Amino acid sequence: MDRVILHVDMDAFFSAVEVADNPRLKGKPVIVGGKSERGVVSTCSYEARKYGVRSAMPIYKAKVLCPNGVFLPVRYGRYVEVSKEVFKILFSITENVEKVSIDEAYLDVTDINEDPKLIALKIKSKVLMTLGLTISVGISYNKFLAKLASDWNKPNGLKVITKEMIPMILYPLPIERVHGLGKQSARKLHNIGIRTIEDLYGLPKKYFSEYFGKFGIEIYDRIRGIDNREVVLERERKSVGKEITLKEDTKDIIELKSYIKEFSNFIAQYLEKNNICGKTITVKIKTASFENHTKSKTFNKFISSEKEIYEEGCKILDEINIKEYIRLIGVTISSLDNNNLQQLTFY
Ligand code: TTP
Ligand code: MG
Repeated sequence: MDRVILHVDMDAFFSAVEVADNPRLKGKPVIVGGKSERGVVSTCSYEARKYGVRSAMPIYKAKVLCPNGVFLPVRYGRYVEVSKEVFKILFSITENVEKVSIDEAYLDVTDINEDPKLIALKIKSKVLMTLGLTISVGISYNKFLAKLASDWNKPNGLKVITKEMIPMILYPLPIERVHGLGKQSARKLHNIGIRTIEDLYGLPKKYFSEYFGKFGIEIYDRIRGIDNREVVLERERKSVGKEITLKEDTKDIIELKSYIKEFSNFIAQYLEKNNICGKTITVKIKTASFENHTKSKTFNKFISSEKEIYEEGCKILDEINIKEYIRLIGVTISSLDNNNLQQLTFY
């Protein structure tokens, strides 16, 4: 029997929480992001998206595009709180919930003897009634298609993709929409005239494994509607981190450190809210030629403040000694411990 998988994703999550907490912002272009001029946009309301504002865009650019925008700082702790409420609603439907991120999850509802559309509507109305937020839901028989479906008519979307719909849905889809296919690969494919999934069908399987890395074969299957990945239940968190693929590759150390600053702020807020601290800081970079470099430092004391994470992250970056252009940078803290536990040991 086919599985029934739901993919749920909150709409404009951080900014939607800001609007729910302050209804006077309703209908306004709300932009949530780093406080300084060097910060980046975390997300923005759909009203702000009309001006071309997007996640990961520098704040100064968002201000140019949308001078009347309401610019707000990131209140990560508050979003974690709301996220927990959303997940309570999801767990009230089934235990088979896989948390993908703060605002996104897969649910396997195969065993629930109810029309999946009704399940989706139940989730949507509970989230709206209790939290004042909208959520988009995609329904299909595997994860790839369920995720594609939740993104189909965002915001407040609900879309079912059945097997019969595969030719209609998948064939004309631009290759950029294939989760797992990077921008670089898409660019290369454009150069040889491949723009849609239907065009991709012409490429032999071998090509996928050779040119699209370790996920090549999975991509080959996914575009044919095959994806056997299970919904994996949440495991204990082992690290907290954030990374970004830059809009343009750079060598500018000051720019790279501004991302470390951004990430340190995000990580410190998360750690504080969840009463966690960590001992290992890792900086990850990917060069323009797709080489990964990670460098970690483990300290003999726990750290959790933005200042410490930022300073140690910058030192590690200096030690990596970049010569090439960089396309991705990330910072993670691991070897986590609970502050309460630490205190207990102390006593
Ligand atoms: P997304 O689900 O990608 O974005 P969204 O919920 O804001 O908008 P939508 O799903 O309607 O398209 O990300 C969830 C949250 O993660 C988002 O509200 C803010 C945060 N985020 C960042 O901080 N930086 C980013 O670059 C992205 C993409 C998201
Ligand atoms: Mg979202």
